[in-house]
Amino acid sequence: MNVQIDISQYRNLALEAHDDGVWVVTLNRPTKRNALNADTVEELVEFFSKAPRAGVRAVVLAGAGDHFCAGLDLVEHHDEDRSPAEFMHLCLRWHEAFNKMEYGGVPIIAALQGAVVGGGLELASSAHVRVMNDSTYFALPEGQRGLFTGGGATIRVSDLVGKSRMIDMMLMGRVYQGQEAADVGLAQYVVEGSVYDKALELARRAAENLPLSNFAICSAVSHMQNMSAMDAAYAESVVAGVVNTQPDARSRLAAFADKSAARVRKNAP
Ligand code: 1HE
Repeated sequence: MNVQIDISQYRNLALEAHDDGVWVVTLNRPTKRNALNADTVEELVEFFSKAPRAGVRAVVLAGAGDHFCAGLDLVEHHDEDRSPAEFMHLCLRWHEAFNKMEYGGVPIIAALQGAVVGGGLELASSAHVRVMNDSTYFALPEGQRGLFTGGGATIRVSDLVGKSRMIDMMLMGRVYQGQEAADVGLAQYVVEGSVYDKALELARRAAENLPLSNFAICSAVSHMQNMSAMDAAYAESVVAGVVNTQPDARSRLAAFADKSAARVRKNAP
């Protein structure tokens, strides 16, 4: 595949490649609370377009500073005074980036601290796994700002928390935090310490799976949700045909058969 990612091209994201194929992608505008300006979105498109073909085995998505992401860059939006068509096209670029993330086949673990709000929550909900701690809070303040979501919240946030909760969040400016946020579906892991450390641990664990299995998990599940049950059953069979016969899996299956492979046990990490 031989696609290269040139770290020096990125201005708004900080990229770090680890030896095990895990990459850390950090939103790097902490003085602006990592608000998503148009250039950051283009860099997300660029990175996540290449990642599946560049040997990236898993990604930690993080934000520099005390907050993960403050959503749409409201100052840029104010200053640009965009036309409806211009803003529509900008939203389509957000979708390009976030669809590349959700459907790209590379596991993305979001390390969420502080504010995860508006478009920041749309970004986080495009990751496959979310980690939070007691600093983390989630909100959709668009309603109070005279705006509406444009980066996929109607699809992904409502998928996480349900339609009624999302509407309530938007109408009331409701903020979710702590265990309740995890209980309603906004994060899968709540940790006491560093969200980054936990996200890196999870990314490393996911990176140990075969890339083709991860591709199916982080692409096929989302595609199949968009299909009728009949079509999803068909597509699942086709994907399983490819993944479950991959030569690289032979040694893992052999290890199970000869009893040298780890068994699934209660209380495993
Ligand atoms: C920003 C942004 C931003 C901060 N765009 N510049 N999102 C929101 O409505 C969230 C708006 N932001 C906030 O509520 C707060 O800034 C935070 C809770 C995230 C952080 O509070 P705090 O006290 O730490 O920081 P601050 O003093 O409010 O802001 C620090 C700087 O970050 C300041 O810039 P400075 O140059 O004056 O120092 C802020 O202007 C800047 N900043 N947030 C631009 N969002 C596709 S549609 C998506 C729809 C949406 O996402 S709507 C946006 C929802």
